[in-house]
Formats: sequence, C-alpha cells, structure tokens
Amino acid sequence: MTAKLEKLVAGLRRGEPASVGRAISVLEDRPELADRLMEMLYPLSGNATVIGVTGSPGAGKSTLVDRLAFDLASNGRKVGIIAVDPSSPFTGGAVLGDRVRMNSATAAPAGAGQIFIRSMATRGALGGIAPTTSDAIVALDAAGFDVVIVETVGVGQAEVEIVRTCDTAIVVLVPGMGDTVQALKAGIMEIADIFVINKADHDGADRLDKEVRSVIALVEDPNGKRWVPPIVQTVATEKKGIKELASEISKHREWAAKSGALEQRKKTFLGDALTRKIGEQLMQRFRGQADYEVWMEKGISELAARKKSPSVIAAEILSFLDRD
Ligand SMILES: Nc1nc2c(ncn2[C@@H]2O[C@H](COP(=O)(O)OP(=O)(O)OP(=O)(O)O)[C@@H](O)[C@H]2O)c(=O)[nH]1
Ligand SMILES: [Mg+2]
Repeated sequence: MTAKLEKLVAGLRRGEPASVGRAISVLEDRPELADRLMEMLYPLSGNATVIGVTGSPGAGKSTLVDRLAFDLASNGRKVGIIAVDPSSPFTGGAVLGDRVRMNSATAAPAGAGQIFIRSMATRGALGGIAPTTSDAIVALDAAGFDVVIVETVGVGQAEVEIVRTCDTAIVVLVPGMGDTVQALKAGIMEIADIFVINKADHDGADRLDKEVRSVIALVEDPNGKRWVPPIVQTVATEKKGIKELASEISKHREWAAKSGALEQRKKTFLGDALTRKIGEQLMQRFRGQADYEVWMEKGISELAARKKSPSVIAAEILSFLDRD
C-alpha cells in the first residue's frame, strides 16, 4: 500500500491533476490510508497562500474565484480551487456545474500557471467540515500550488471555521439581499479581512458599501494596529474590480506577515488541529478497550437511574484508561 501511496505522492509532486485529485479522494474517503498519506504530504506543505471566499448562495463567489484565479494564473501562479458544499448540484464529485461557469479558469492560457478545481461535499461528514477541507488544502499545497482558494457557501459556523484556516478571508456581499444584517449576526465581521460587494452593477451597491463601512468603523481600532478590512466593489461577470481585489489580497498578506497576525493565526489553527487529533486518538483508544461496551452499558444505566452525573462517570471511565 505504501508503494502505491508513494507513487501517488510522486505524481502529485509533479503537479499531475489526476494524482492531485486522487490524493484528495484518499484523504476524503479512505481513513485507513489518509493518516499515512498525510504523513507523506505534510512535510511538503506550508508554502501556499490560502484564500477563503464565503458568502450567500448565488452571490457570485464561483464567478469571482474564477476571475481571480485567471488573473493569478496569468501572472504565472499555480492556483488550486476547492469549492466546499457548493449550493449548485454536482454529479459524481465532478465540478460540472461550476466548470461551466468557471470557463475562464479552465481556459487559462498555455504557459500560464495551472488551475485545478475540486469540489468537496463534506457537510455532515465524520470529523466535521473543517478537517477534510484543511487536509485537501495540505494536498494542494504539497502539490506546489502557490495559491489555494477555498469557496464556501453561507455565513454559518462551518464557514467561519474554514475561513479560520485561511490566510486571507473574503466575504462576498451583494446589494439588496439583506446580507449585512445576516453577516453581522454570524459574527462574520470578525473574520472578514476583505469585503467584496459583487454584482455592483445592481442597484444599491453604494448604499451597501456605506452600510458595511459604518459597521467596520464600529470595530475599528483607534490605535491603528488592527487590520481595517477594505471594501472592493466588483462585477465578476465583467471582470471589473478583480485587479483591485488581487491587490487588496496582497496588501493584506503583507500586513499580516509583517504584523505577526499571520503567524498568530497559523498557530491558533495548528493548535486547533492538534487538539482535534488528540481528541480523536483518545476516543479511538477508548473505543478500542475490551471493556468499552461494558463501561458504556454500566455508565448509561447509572445515568438513567440518576445515580451519578455524566461528568462523574466520564471521569471514572477515563481513570480506567489511565491505568493501562
Ligand atoms: N449581474 C451580475 N451577475 C453576476 C455577477 N457575478 C456573478 N453573477 C451571476 O450570478 C449567478 C451566480 O453566480 P455564481 O458565481 O455561481 O455564484 P456562487 O456564489 O458561486 O453560487 P453558489 O456556489 O451556488 O452559492 C450567475 O448567474 C452569475 O453569472 C455580477 O457581478 N453581476
Ligand atoms: Mg459557487
């Protein structure tokens, strides 16, 4: 099996799209191989810039990502795109829906950087949405993609989680959708490094711009130490505002690197990932115990009889684990 994985990793390092795709599938669907593959990929990663793009369904995220990727690829960058739980229907894991829309990405000029697109349906998957996505990011990173763009739908907790794994988080709003209120509710203001007002060809773009600006002003840091998210108006379908967006992304990255914010964010993210793994491995050890079912049965009946509280029983069971 290791020989097969080694071959896969070799193909991935050569940037072969089929190997990259297969590696992500292994990480997604083959837990028995995923740990070993991750062990091989991890040392190769750590160089990519990760950009998160989130916003309501239909906000124009894919169109925007497509144009941005094209712009980056035209400048010789290799761009990997991950669409997480796209709201448009997909067939057999292929990005058919988005591939049609993402036409300019697939038609990147010869000699320009490569673009790789992958969609992932991970909601509700074991282990949650973020781990699988961040594993896929590691795979693209290891494959030598300079930039990885992650598109997620919505402004819920799962998106916030994914955006935390990114170096730069972009929140896409559109005029006339009541997005600001929604964004505020979900605490998205705190994670947005850049706001994009897409579909700026629609009525109300300037009004939305003002609204967002007033909200940013509320959280603005008087000492000027914090990053103040810029607002970029775009018309993705017409490639308007894409250069400005690319420039704001660079600016944010420079600021984050210089101020130490990037390092801090990475540390927090890596800490979270490690804690999650420790939790998983503890659970595995626990479930692997011969007496696991006996302890569970006993615990449940004690709970049912209201003899002890769940935390007391959990502590008792964990003390059994400590003894071996
Ligand atoms: N008028 C206008 N239409 C746009 C713009 N950007 C995207 N669209 C259109 O909006 C629709 C949705 O675009 P997508 O890029 O698929 O939006 P999305 O946010 O990726 O959608 P989901 O992934 O399904 O959530 C498409 O018909 C686009 O052509 C824009 O700037 N102006
Ligand atoms: Mg999309």
